[in-house]
Amino acid sequence: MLEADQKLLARAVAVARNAIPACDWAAIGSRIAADRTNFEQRLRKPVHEIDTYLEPGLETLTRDAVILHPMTLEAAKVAEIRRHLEGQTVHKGYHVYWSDRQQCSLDDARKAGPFAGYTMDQLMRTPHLVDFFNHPAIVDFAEMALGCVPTLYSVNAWWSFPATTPTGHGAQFFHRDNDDWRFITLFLYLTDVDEDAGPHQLIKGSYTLDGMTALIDAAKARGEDVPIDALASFSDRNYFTGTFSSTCERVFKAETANIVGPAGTIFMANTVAAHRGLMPTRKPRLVAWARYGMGPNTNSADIEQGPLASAQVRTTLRDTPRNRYINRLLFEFDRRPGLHQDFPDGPSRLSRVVASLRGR
Ligand SMILES: O=C(O)CCC(=O)C(=O)O
Repeated sequence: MLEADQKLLARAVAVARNAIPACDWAAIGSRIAADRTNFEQRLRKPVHEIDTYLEPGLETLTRDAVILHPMTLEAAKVAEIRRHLEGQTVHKGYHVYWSDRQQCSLDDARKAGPFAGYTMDQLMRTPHLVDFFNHPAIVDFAEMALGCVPTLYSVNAWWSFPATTPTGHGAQFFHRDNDDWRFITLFLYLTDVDEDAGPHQLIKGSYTLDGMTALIDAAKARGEDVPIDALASFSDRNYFTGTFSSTCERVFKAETANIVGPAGTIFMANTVAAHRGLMPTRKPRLVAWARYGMGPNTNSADIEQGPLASAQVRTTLRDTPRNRYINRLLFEFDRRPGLHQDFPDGPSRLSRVVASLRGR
C-alpha cells in the first residue's frame, strides 16, 4: 500500500473513532483483540512463561482504572536516569506535540514556563528506561489488560515546575485521553512526589458510562450541584474546560486517587478515566510514561519520527519476534548503523564492496 494511503486510512480510523463516544471504544477494542488471535500466535508467550507478578492488580485496574503497582524502579537506576536527563536539552512542553519543538536548556525552560519535556529520541537513548518499559511483568500485565499483545506506542518524560495557575493544554485539568480503542499508561515517578509536587489524580471508576453516571447520581443524591453530563464527557472533545474540571475537583474528592510516592514509584492507569497531573505548588516533579495500546494511533511516537536503529537505543532486549513487534514504532532491530561490523577489515573494504556493487 502506498504510504499516503496508509496515512489516509489511519486518519480515517481516527476520525471514525472520534465519532463514537469514548465509553464505547473498549467494546470495539475487544473485537479487534479477538480478531488478532491468529496473527498474534507467533508473538504470544507460552502460558508458563507469562510473568504474572502484577496480575492481582488487574481487578483493581478494571474497577478503578488505576493501580499502584507493588513494583518500583531501583533508586540507583532512577538516579542514573535523572542525571542523564538533567544533562539534556528540553522542549518547553509536557509533550513534544504540545510544544514549539525548539530545544533549550533545562534552566531556560524552567524560567520560561511550567513544563520542560524530552523527545522520544532522547528517551530511547536514556539508560534503563527502554528495558524497564519492556519489563516482562509490565508488558505481560498490559497484555492482560488490553487482551492483545501490546504495542509500546509512546514514551515521554517531563518536568512540571511549581506554578500558580494550572495549564498544560488541559493536562493539569481533569480530562480524558483518547489515544486508541484500548490503551493503558504506565507512569514512573523520577522525583519524590508528595502533595506539593503535583501528584497524579484520577477519579476512580469514571472510565465507563455506568461508572460516570453512578458517580454523578451519587453526588446529586448527596445534594451536590453537578452541572456535567456523563455521556457528553465521553463524546464532546470540547468538554474538558473549566466546568468539567472544577466540578470533578469539587464533587468527586472522595473518589479521587491521589498518587504520591517516592521516586521509582510506578502505577498504571486507563486514562479514559477523568484524570490530571495536579499543578505542583512547591516542588518540581519529573515523571515518565510508557503507553501501551493496540497499534499506531493519534498519540503515537511515529507521528513524531520514525523508529530508531536498535544500536542507537539503550537496551539489552533480545531480538525476538515479540520484542520486535512490541517496540516496532520506537526502534527496529535490523535497522543497524553497524554495517561495518559485517566487514571484518572495516570501512575501506566496505567502500570497495559498495563501489563494486555500483559497477565501478
Ligand atoms: O501529569 C500527569 O500526572 C497526568 C498527565 C496527563 O494528564 C496526560 O498525559 O494526559
